[in-house]
Amino acid sequence: MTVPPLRLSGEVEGALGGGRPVVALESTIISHGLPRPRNLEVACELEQTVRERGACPATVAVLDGSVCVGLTPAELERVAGDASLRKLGRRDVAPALAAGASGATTVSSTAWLSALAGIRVFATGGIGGVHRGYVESFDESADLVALSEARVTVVSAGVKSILDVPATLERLESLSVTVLGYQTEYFPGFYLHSSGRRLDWSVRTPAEVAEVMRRQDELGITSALLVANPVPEADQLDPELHDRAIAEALASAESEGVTGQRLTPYLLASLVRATGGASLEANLAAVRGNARLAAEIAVAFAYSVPNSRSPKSPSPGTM
Ligand code: PSU
Ligand code: MN
Repeated sequence: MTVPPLRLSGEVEGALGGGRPVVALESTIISHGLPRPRNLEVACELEQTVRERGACPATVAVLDGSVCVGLTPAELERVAGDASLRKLGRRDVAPALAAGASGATTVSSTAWLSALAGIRVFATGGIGGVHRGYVESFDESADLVALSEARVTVVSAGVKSILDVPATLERLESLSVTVLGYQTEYFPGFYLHSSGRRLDWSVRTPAEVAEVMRRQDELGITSALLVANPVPEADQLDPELHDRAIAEALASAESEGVTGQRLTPYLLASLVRATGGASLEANLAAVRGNARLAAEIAVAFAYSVPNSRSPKSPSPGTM
């Protein structure tokens, strides 16, 4: 069931062929989003978390001109250790394949490649979105448009709070990407439990997410379903430190003229320094929670029988 030009690992191929739950994991968070050598530990831990919850992990990367869906331990080590690895958005995958190149995949490319492989659920930390200062820079992550064009359920702790969160929510609406708050009626704030922005739909269980996926399938909807899963309040970054550190990171990116693909990794790394590592812990707590929930959703979708329950519309003022 290998779909060219994908190279599925034996484990992933077996799981997909047998209708068993699979969770895709992106590799840019490993190669560009987290400091070495902790990144390798995290990459292994995320795969382990998915397995413990009864799903098969499929970390995605492009290696030597092949799209790899499911990596060997040595390949995972390469992704985590090779500082020269490129960051590949959806538009970069074809030239990378043509050149026989290697790179880590972002949310935009991983969503596309997972859907191509037939994987229905994908976990990340926080998707990209509209950058602050968008009006001058026009910097909007390719993740948003990509989500509108890939049928995959993406579990994310909102969008990275280095971004313009309200503008990103507006764009998700324009792009018709359905957003479900997971056990919350507020859009999460990545490092923070809540961004303070209300959502239109909220679900309580993995089975309820699976039910929305089935309904979308019935309707022929081929865009992503974004499940917004907040970092637990106990693990969030102190909100004051958060605001201060982001202001510092944005100012230093501007004064150093950092733009394009480098901006997000630069901001994330500056935050780790400015918060004495606290932002890293909050980021990791978010990613772990997302991998866990993604596995639970994949299991619910693969095994549960359809029911007729729909997501509830949150009643105002119930949180
Ligand atoms: N989530 C994290 N850390 C990350 C990312 C997500 O916790 O580093 C990565 C994802 O790969 C996402 C990318 O697609 O950041 C966004 O980059 P950009 O803003 O350049 O589109
Ligand atoms: Mn960008």
